[in-house]
Amino acid sequence: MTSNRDVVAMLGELVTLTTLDEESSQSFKVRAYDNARLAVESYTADITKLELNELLEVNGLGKATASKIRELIETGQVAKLNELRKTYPPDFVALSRIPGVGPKTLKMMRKELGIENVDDLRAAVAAEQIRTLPRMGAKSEEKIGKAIDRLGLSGKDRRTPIADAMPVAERLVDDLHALDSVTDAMWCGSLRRMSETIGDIDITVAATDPATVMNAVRSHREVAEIVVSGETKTSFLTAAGLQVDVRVVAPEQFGAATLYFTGSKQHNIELRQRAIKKGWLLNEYGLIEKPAIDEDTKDSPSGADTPPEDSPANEPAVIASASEVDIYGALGLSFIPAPMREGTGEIDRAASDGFDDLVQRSHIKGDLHYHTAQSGDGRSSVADMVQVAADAGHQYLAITDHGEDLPINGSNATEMLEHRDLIAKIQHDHPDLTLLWGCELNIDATGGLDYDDDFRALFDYTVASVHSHFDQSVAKQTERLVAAISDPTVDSIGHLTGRYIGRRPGIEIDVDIVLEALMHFDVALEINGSLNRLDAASDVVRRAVERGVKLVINTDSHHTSELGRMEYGVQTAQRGWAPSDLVINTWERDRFLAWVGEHRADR
Ligand code: DGT
Ligand code: CA
Ligand code: CA
Ligand code: ZN
Repeated sequence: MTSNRDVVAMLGELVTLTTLDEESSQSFKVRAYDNARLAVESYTADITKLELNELLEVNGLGKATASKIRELIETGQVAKLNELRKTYPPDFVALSRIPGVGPKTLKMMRKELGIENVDDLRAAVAAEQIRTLPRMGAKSEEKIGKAIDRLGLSGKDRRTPIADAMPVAERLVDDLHALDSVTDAMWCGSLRRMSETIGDIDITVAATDPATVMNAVRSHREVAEIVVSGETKTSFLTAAGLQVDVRVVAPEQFGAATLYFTGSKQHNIELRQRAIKKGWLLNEYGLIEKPAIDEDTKDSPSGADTPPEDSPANEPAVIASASEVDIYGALGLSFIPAPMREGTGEIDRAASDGFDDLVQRSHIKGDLHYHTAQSGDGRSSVADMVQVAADAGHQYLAITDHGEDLPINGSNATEMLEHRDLIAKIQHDHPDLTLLWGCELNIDATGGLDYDDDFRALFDYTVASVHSHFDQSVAKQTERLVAAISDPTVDSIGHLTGRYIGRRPGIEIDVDIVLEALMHFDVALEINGSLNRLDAASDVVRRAVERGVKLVINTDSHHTSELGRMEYGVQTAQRGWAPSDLVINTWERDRFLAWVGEHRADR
């Protein structure tokens, strides 16, 4: 049952753990694993069908990596990885996400101070022990303490960044779908609502034979430790320490179950109140008529292993239970997309105007932040990147490789002009897709941008974003962004804060001032669909929507395999209640191109 995605996950974990083991991300082994990971990620056929000698012919795979891939396919495990997992348990690995704590420092802290997890590190910072270590000082100690606070990494309620949780859920749901008795399977909970961090993954399965599902889950490759397992519910921990709850329900109760387990808790409470007002009850089994003998309306038991035992004599009538749409409908509500279910006014809205104007994936007509091999960190050729955009059905595409100010990754003016010629050539092969020669401009510490003003004005389209200087004051960062926004060659602002969720805190800004500037200069605010970023965040998007700031949803793809990020971007936009009409890349080509011309001319 191994798939390409499992192989990618295995190699990714080897990269992380070997980086710790060898105390460098540049060691020969780490780079070999990483190259192999990229190779498998771009491999379009089923890699698990290849024998060892065939694997060795794949570009990027060597002897050591190919044999580990075969080991995974044949045994479901990799001995080397198991060994590394023992030496570096999840709590310890989590420390490597803290900025300023490299693998060398981490192992030194473990050896000298016995630091095994975030709580240990926090205590050592408080006791001023870190500054006593070689190469460390009071300043670096203070920085680490601050990063722990800002990343919210402390204590028992450690949460997993969505980028780490989503692939686990996708792999598991895929495998569950493949089982014969399974009619449907879906991840629910905070993950389906597109929360930035995930407490645990909740998976709901509709099946006619729960026992086979539970067996498959218990023996699944993602399972490192079973927490509890019964007839219809299994909870387990992954090797990274992430908990997964899998619940099986009857197909006719699937909608009620996904609704309940998607939450949020507050959303559920408000829905249930609405049901009660209509004289009904809502629980994870359905929307039902109040039973004749009705003692209370308290919470139904969540996560129970067996359905309630109704005596057939007074079995209550089921009003709706198979689909979420039916249940919302019966409650007099239009369907509420999962990312909006936070109990922040969505039910009132569903009862009145509804969400017909909400942005949907099907509305998207172009991608306006998009890299090719012209960027140092781009991994696919211009021709290939354009081809997959055409295949995705886009009408227009802005190719925004990095400007010259970004070390290693950027291109100077001469290179950019050659790049323009290449794009023009490739344009001939794609009459239905308008290619824009664009640039991702780098916003420097004070808001300055790449090239000179005249050269920047040549680009068909630009996105300007922050890639460095994360530690300035709020006032400086705000000024910096406003300076970039006011530049007449800037069409949009990319990944607003530069954060990596759970790994690197973004710049701190005065959101109101920045939104005001975006509004004033008619510059679009990006929602970056990379799960590591989801930036601007949904709460900022919602404030932008209230003001009428224009939005753009992008993948920021650096490889042909990354276009699926658009869906995550759209869901983040929905979480911020974004209407389609504010999102410039939902517009028809002519309207979009006219806007680019107009808003530049107006400045
Ligand atoms: P998380 O896991 O902390 O990121 O957040 P959730 O929202 O996934 O929360 P979780 O896993 O505890 O529960 C999943 C869903 O189940 C939750 O969103 C709503 C529902 N649920 C859980 N406990 C309760 C409860 O006590 N009352 C109600 N109404 N719903 C609950
Ligand atoms: Ca959860
Ligand atoms: Ca849960
Ligand atoms: Zn980019």
